[in-house]
Amino acid sequence: MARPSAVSAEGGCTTPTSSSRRSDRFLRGLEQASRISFVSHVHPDPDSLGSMLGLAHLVESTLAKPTRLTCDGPISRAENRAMVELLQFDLEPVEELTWAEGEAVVMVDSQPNTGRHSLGMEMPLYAVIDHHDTPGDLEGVPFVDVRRKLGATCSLVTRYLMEQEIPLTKRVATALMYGIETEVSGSPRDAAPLDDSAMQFLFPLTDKDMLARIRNARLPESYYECILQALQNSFVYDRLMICWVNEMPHSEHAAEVCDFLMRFDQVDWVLVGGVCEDRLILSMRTTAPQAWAGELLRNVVGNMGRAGGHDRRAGGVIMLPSTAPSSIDDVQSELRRRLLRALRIEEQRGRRLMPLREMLQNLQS
Ligand SMILES: [Mn+2]
Repeated sequence: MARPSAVSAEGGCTTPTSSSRRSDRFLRGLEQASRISFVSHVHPDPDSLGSMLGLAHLVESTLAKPTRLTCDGPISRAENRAMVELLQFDLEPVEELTWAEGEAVVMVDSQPNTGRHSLGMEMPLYAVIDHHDTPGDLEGVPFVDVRRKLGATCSLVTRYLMEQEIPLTKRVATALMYGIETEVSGSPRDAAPLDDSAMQFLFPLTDKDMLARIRNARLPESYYECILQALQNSFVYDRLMICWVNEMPHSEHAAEVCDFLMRFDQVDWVLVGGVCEDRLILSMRTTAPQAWAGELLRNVVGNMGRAGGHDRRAGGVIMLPSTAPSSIDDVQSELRRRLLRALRIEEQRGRRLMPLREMLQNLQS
C-alpha cells in the first residue's frame, strides 16, 4: 500500500478545514477494516496503555468496529499494574495474536523495527502514532503521526477525541490523564502546549480517587532491595553517576532506581544498569538541556544491545554473553568507558556515593 502524500511524519499540515484534520484521515482509512488491533512497545507503560484505550474508544464510538488491545511482555511496574487492574484493561498477549481478514493494526507510542517489539513485523500495519525520537521504519505505513516535541502519545490521542467531539467515560479520561502525567512529571518538564491543553481538558472528567490509587500503588520488597544495592554500588564521575544493581528481579526497577537517584544535587546524569536474568537493563536520566539522552544512549550502547528514548530519559537493554561476574564486569566497564567518552568526562576512578568504610561501620553497629 502506498503512503498517501497528505500524511507526513512531522506534520506540516496546517489547513484548518475539517477534512484535513488528522483524526478524520485516521478514521477514514479504517472505514473498510473488519477489526482494529492496537499494539505497543514491550513492557507497556501508562502512555501506551492510555493511548490504546483512547484510540479504541475513538474507533468504537465513530465506526462501531470491534477492537483489541494487546500486551507485549509483562507489565511489571507497580503503578502500571494498578492502572491495568483498576481501570480493567482487557489485554491480549501478543504471542497469541492471529490476524483476521481485513484487520488493521495501529501501533502506538513506538515505531516499527526499533527493537522495541517482540511481535514480528508481518502484521497488517495501518498506522503509527508516536512521540519518540527513535526513528523507526515507516516506509509504506498508510497513516503516520509522529510528533517528537510532544510529551505523551496520550496527548495526541486526546486531541483526536476532542476533534471528533467524542464523550469520554471516566475510565478513558483517567487512563489518558495518567498516561500524560507519567510522561511529563519529570523535571525539567518534557512537555508541549498540547500536553497541557489535553490535561486541562481531561482533568474534570477523571476519577480522582482512582488516579490517587494508581499513583500510590504499593511496592514489592524487591524495590527496596534494589534501592539498597543501588546505594551501595553508585559511583560518581564528575557530573555523572553510574549505578550497578547486580541482582534485579524485575526489569522495571532500573527506571525506579534511576528516578530515585536522579534528584542527587551533585550530578546531571544518572545511568542505572541492572542485571535481570541474562540481560543488563539500562535506564538513564538527565537534567541537562538539549541532552538527546535517547540518541546518546543508543550510540553508547551501539552493537552491544539496543537503546532509545527521549531528550532527558532513555532506556535500553544489553544481552549478557554470560552471567559470570567477570563477564558482567567486562560489559559494565565497556559501557562506562563509552559513556564517559560520550559525555567528554575524563577516564577516572569513580567516587562511591556511600563510602565503603561507612557501609561496613553501619553493618557492625
Ligand atoms: Mn510515551
